[in-house]
Amino acid sequence: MPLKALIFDIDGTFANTEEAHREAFNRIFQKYHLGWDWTVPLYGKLLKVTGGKERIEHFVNTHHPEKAAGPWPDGLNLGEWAARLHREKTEIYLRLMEQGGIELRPGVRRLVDEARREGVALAISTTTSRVNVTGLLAKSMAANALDWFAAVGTGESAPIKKPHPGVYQWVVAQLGLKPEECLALEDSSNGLRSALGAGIPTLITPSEYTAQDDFTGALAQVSDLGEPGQPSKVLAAPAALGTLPKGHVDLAWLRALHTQAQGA
Ligand code: XBP
Ligand code: MG
Repeated sequence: MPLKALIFDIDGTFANTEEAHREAFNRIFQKYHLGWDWTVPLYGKLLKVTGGKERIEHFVNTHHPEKAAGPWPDGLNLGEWAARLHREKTEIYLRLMEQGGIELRPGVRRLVDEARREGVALAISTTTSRVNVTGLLAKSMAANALDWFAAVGTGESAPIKKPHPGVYQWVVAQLGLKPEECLALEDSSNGLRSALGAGIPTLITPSEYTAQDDFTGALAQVSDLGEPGQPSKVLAAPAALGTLPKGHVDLAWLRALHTQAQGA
């Protein structure tokens, strides 16, 4: 079965966005004098819960359970308060992104361009909000880059977030393809479980926060997609694919990897 689509995760895979997300969460906590500080080690643990609103609720329930029942401003319950904080956090995140400082990971733009040239469909599957995806694509690729993606699955596309397979199932349905005709690119164990749950073979490019995750079941792991002159390191792969002929991940290598998955 030929490889017909590449489905990219965004946070951690397309770009190392989590430090900007963390900064945005902390700024909104400061604005409301909540006294919460999401340090790097704490955020690393909190990332096990995907979705910013869900992450805030989880944080209160586990770190400040005595406050969970409120009172919160304007008579809101915890879910509503977390949603308000998250909305404002998203505005801050978008401003941070607009100011620059979020770059695509190595090889992402190159592989997107190669897929477009070769008629391999492109899609996105993320738990973050759609505005964050459109903002990142416009800032880091091109004003019309969203149009290059045949399906854009976001936090709004499926009721339950990764590791639930819902968002990947939604994307595959939008593409009108079978899961085995696609290849997912992910950076986290939550993302991997989501893609595998939808039956999609998955390549891992671990990110700054996910290097220690469990990637059991992945087709292969590479340090990043690499660029000419900036080689990618194969961290785990089927024996025949343990080296990258060009030093970076290209469609030829991905097709070979995908073929390997069919035989597995
Ligand atoms: C990303 C997430 C998101 C981001 C923050 O996971 O879990 O919640 O951390 O974005 P994945 P939001 O890469 O697996 O999709 O605050 O917009 O949720
Ligand atoms: Mg991710």
